[in-house]
Amino acid sequence: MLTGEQIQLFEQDGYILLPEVFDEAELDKLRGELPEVFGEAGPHRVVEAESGVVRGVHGVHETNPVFGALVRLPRLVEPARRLLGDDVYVHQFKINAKLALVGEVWEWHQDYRFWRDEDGMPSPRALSAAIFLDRVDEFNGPLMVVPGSHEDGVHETTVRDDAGWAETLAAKLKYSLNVEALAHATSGRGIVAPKGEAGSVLLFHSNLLHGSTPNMSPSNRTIALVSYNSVENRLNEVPDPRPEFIASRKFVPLMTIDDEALVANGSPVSA
Ligand SMILES: O=C(O)CCC(=O)C(=O)O
Repeated sequence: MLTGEQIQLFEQDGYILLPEVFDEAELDKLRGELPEVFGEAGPHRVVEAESGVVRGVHGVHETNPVFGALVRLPRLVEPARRLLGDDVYVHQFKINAKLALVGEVWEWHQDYRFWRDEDGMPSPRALSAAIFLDRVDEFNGPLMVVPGSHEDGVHETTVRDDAGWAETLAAKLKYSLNVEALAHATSGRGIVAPKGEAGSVLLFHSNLLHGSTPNMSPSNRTIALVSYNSVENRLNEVPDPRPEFIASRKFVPLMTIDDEALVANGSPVSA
């Protein structure tokens, strides 16, 4: 469970970094699944524009039992419930590869802009847990955030009108901040890049401004991102909904599993 101080920090800054949430055995288990989930071609898999290597995969918590277990662990679900004040379900799950030397930029954006305008999410009562599957340092493209920007509401952005749903996931995002909006948002606040060892978890609000630079290092920076939404904040109907593997419409409270389940008995999913 989060402490009162951690909750207060999240409310004030819009994010909180928790070290040592996953141990080496659990990280080995999670990383051991990556070749298989990155290797499976399909619309849920996005590749980098320049190199054609895997940029990310979406929705694999529905097909891979280890990642299915990950999203149900109490150590992720309980903080999400506490911070959102409600039962939660998984709105979105992805693994961003950000591979050494070829992992590309994520432009500045707010997740809620996509979830509101593409998916019909009524309010920003949602958050993401970024699980560091590798060490994140200043060279391998850490997530950068603007502390306090979750309080701003939704920022005006550049909109790429010709963009389909794939451009909600690619290096050229459909909605991204221009220089004036970024200057305004960062004024007096600056930019922070929370870094940490593999096994750390960054919790961040759906309206927090964030982005990341390319990976200029010889080390991968792979993270899994679980986005939890309050079950009371279920998506409205939209004319052209994104696929289920990007925006889930299963608004059912998530059942947690045993916190030891990732490495117990080789069979992680019991719920
Ligand atoms: O992986 C990253 O560096 C950024 C990911 C991100 O911003 C997102 O998936 O919304």
